[in-house]
Amino acid sequence: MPNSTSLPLNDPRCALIVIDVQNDFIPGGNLAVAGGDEIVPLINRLAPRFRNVIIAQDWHPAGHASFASSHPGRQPFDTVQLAYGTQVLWPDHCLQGSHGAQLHADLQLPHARLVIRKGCNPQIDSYSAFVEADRQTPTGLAGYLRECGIDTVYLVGLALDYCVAWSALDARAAGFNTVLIPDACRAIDLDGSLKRAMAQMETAGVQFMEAKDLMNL
Ligand code: VGL
Ligand code: ZN
Repeated sequence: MPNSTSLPLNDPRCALIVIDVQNDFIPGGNLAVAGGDEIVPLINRLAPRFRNVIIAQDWHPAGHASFASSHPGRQPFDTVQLAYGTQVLWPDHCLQGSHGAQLHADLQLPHARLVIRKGCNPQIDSYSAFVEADRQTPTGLAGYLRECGIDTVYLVGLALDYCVAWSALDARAAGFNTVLIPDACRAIDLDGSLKRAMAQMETAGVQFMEAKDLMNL
């Protein structure tokens, strides 16, 4: 468990995972998260404290099953039943290779050692950086972290109630100590999703630590 003795964070067993800080999730983007740009300076100050930095990137093919445009008559933020269960439909976003899929230009993560792309399967969404939305298909991230000897992950990014929360829950399920840094996240908050996600994470043993507390140590 992280505590004052396991910090500073350049501990080789700790990783910072920066989730989906991509143009489409920033105000002006196709699936803008309010205040999404505000977390970039904080992430830039946090990241140099970590030996291990990993970037997750939402990376969808055209016609992806999570796009409302792939379901005639449906609108963004409707839900549909897919083979694996209920899926929220989103505006087209993070198309592979598009400007919207690029990381925010001000993000400074030169020492990031892995970029893990997710949501690449046309039929299956993946909020989580660990396991796709069918809840069965691994992305390989847990295996990568284990092979690197990493046992503790710190999560920041967008959106707190979707990709960050699902990643945090899966990190716990895979046995990692998991710390979410709420002031370095912003939420979509669709139909109470933020409150629900926070409660689920607390139950799962996700810890919450403000960036300012981490950086004062
Ligand atoms: C996300 C909705 C769809 C996220 C990604 O990054 O939270 N949300 N795709
Ligand atoms: Zn997506």
